[in-house]
Amino acid sequence: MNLVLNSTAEWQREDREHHLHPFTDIAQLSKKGVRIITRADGVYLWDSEGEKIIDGMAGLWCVNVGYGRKELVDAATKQMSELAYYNTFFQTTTMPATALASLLAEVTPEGMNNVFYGNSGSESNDTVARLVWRYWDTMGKTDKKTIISRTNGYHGSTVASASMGGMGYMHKQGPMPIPGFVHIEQPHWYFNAGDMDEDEYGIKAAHKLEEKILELGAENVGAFIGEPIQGAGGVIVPPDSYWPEIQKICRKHDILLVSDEVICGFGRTGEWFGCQSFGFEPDMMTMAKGMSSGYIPISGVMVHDRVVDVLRESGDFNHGYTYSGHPVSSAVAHANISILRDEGIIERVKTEIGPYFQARLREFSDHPLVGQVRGRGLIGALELVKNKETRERFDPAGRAGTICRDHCFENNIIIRATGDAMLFSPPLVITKGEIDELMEKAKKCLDLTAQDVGVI
Ligand code: PXG
Repeated sequence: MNLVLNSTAEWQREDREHHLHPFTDIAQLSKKGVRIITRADGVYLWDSEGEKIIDGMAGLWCVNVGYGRKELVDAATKQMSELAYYNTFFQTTTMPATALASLLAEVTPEGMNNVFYGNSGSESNDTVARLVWRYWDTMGKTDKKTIISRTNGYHGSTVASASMGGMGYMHKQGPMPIPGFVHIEQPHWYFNAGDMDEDEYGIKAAHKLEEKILELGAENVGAFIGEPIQGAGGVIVPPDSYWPEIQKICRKHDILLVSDEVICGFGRTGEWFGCQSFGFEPDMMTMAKGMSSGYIPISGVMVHDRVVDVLRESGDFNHGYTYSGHPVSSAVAHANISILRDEGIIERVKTEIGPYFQARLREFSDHPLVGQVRGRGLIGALELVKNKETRERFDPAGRAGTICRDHCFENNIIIRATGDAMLFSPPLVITKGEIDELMEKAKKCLDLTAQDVGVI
């Protein structure tokens, strides 16, 4: 394969013949032909046909500082020239790996001072499971192995992280979840609460955790993990009462609390981490995506001192990856986090651009297709329903979402459909003008969808 192919059709042919895509119906894609992205700047992408596309998803929820930041390129180039690789096994480190660990300790919540590195959110959630098991073994509570999470939660695609996640359509394709991973109801007020108000439902949803702990026996449960806002599951924003109650239950039953910050982390919700937006203090946090703004693969588990103190007593931890703390990835992540901090990007999400985005998104409340608008900071969703009054959903589920996504594709806007929810997660550097453009294009696609599904 060379790089001198010069037509989109040729690239599509090579791709069809040699590339198996993730989360894709390969047969369907083969018929249609893949879209080829060639370059990007700020919040815009260009494809091989020269089309300019506004990226309302920051890649895959990750390009927090936007595309084309030269500082990150320079950090990679410099580090690759000086030391392209060395590992962090065998009582060794590299300067970028240690410098990043120290910077992470600064920007993460009080009491979180140590990181265990990986290369993806999936890997780091496997690390979470390994750390939970190691922690309780060291404490002499060897039965505390079960990890509880929520239906429709997304924690990754390796066997353990997909088992930790609550995606039924993934579980179906394997003997999953593997033993030791169980799920409780997700806190989805709009569809699950009946007549209850948000706070009342938040407490009820949190108590699903206590019921599950009592059913399994607290002596058998090691941890609870959840995304502050469920991302891939449809941007499910829990009621404010939910997370503090979850924390109370975890502390009461002596269960570790893990926040999966892969999407919410590094500013998405207007604080550095989603747990800070929702008022809870986890024992561990999974981080990836925005950690390097997607410029290079890197992830980590941030571990609270109260867990580290135990791990220090536990001898060898037989776990790690060739690229844990990779120097080039670490250097890029360090430069990225420095940009987020030094340019006040997260503060701007909290006080200025996040509120503007949420206000513009809420204008869709009047749209005939939109049953609920939800979001926080620069993450949001429009839930499309067949009947706004009764909250009746489309049948089959996902029909309107798929149609809307196809219109977005045609109209050079990227937002993502989960079922019938249209999801937004733009780069944190997006301007008000760009938000206006995003909303105008989204409205056009929603109007076209409403016509197609006969809801006008
Ligand atoms: N946790 C969360 C909360 C995630 O959103 C992962 C873990 C796994 O990260 P890696 O780096 O292993 O992919 C994720 C990833 C989608 C979509 O369609 C979302 C993710 C990945 C792929 C697709 O919305 N999130």
